[in-house]
Amino acid sequence: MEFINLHKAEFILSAARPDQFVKDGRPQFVFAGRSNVGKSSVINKILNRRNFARVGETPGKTAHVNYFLLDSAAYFVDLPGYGYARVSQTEKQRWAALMENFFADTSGITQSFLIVDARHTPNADDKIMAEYFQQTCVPFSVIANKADKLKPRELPERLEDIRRTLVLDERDGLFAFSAQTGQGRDDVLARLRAVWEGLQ
Ligand SMILES: Nc1nc2c(ncn2[C@@H]2O[C@H](COP(=O)(O)OP(=O)(O)O)[C@@H](O)[C@H]2O)c(=O)[nH]1
Ligand SMILES: [Mg+2]
Repeated sequence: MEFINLHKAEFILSAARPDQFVKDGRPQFVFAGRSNVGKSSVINKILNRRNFARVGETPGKTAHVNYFLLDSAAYFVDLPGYGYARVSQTEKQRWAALMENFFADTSGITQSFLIVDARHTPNADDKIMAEYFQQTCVPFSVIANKADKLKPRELPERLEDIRRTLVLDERDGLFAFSAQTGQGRDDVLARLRAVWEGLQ
């Protein structure tokens, strides 16, 4: 089975309500991360696109789940960013309700990726998000983005800290990544490919 042609990516929809969630049986690769961690940049880098995954992106505005269809075969699902300081209480509650609903039915999720900042210890919000994913029991990987901002010798310790803080399993992938340089892109692609082939 050929791997998904990532050049054939199209934005499908922005779901603001649970009844808009896509459930059509195609595998879904889900991405989550704190606002500004570089989630859109990571998705763009994986797909080798510019300004692709930036739909509906005003910080503090209504949270959406964005769906990108790849090669008519699978989805990248971009969950709304969290932890943005200036978001109102109402918006925070909306985010929580939307996520609650999203994770109420995880049958469509094939693999999840949590994007964190390689430079920092994951915070309470990251831990909550990791727990959401870990409870689904689907393959889970962490992408430690902005690795270009670290010295190479700092990286092993940072990764170990992230692994420990998020209580990652041996099987969980942890990838140092840079949306700027493309570092780690091949590792994430290998992971996607392995999961994809496991489905065939
Ligand atoms: N140096 C560096 N900057 C990055 C990287 N990824 C994202 N950024 C920058 O971080 C900011 C937020 O990125 P964006 O993709 O919009 O984050 P999002 O809110 O998580 O979708 C932008 O200024 C990006 O250029 C990275 O790997 N390295
Ligand atoms: Mg974004």
